[in-house]
Amino acid sequence: MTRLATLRERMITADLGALIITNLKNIYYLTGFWGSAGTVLVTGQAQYLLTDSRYSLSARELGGAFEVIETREALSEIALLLKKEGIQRVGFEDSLSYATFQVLQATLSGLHLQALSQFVEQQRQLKSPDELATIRKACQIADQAFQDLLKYVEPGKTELELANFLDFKMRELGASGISFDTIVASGKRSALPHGVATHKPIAFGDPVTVDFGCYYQHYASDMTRTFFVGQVDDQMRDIYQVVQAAQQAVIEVSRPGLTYGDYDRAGRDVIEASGYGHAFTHGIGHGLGLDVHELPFFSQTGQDRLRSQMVITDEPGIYIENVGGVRIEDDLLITEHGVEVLTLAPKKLIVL
Ligand SMILES: [Mn+2]
Repeated sequence: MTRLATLRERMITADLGALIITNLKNIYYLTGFWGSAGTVLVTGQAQYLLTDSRYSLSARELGGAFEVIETREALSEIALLLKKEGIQRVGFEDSLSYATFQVLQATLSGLHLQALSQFVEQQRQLKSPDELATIRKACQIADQAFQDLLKYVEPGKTELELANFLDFKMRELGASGISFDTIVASGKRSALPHGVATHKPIAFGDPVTVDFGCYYQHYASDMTRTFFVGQVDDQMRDIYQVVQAAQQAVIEVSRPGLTYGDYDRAGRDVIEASGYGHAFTHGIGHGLGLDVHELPFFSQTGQDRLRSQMVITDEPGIYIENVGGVRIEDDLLITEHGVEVLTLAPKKLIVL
């Protein structure tokens, strides 16, 4: 079934006569249109992509199922279309801006407006073969950039130089950009789970955590590795082994049907058993696709279940203030019977 047909079935279940989509990634997902301005209207019978003169030509060239309407007043056009079809119950995305919401309320007054949370995003959780091929490539680019980084790192180079190297490498390898600000946290700063790169030079004996990823044809990768420069002390070696075991334990249990809570517990149990439970301060992971963080999101008590075709991260970490930290993150594809690891950069303890 096409994405549009699936959406329509879900609209019927939700008792919606029409759906207004304003999130640009959701619009891309449904129409293939990539631009900075656009609104989609889906009714029971028809589907429209409304955009301004900068984009209407490229929108038409897509030649898809959506009728392209060139306008700077998308919501006024939508009001007319809804009136023509006699539609009363209209869903809209609660992620739109307050300013747009005010225009929506004023323009569509008299209709039953229903705010929807993550409606299209729910559907985006299960990836198609085409989407998976694209995500695989985004992961390969990150893998290769990491391999090249290992040859580039030496004491005296700054965290920012390492971050710039990764960002440049990924673009050189075909990425359109980075999927979030590259994290390079070295020495004691590695205890910061999200330490953005600074001018701090890498020192002999530093742990270095790099958390980075790219967009390739609009799909994201997200990977973390920690390595050591020159030497590693016993405590950090111990922490590394615990995190690696926890990260592997999550891979071992991953399969369709596993609850989100059990997915998180698989890694957390290993870290708690080692006495570092207090130092694992975030969730085990998140979904990945057009957004670098998207559904599903995991918690220790989540009762929803993993499904085949989901792409999710597995990223346990241990962070000790004034000492350092370790995180290892892979992107995983849930398959029909188990799991496939998409990021293949080495995870054994590396001392450069
Ligand atoms: Mn992540």
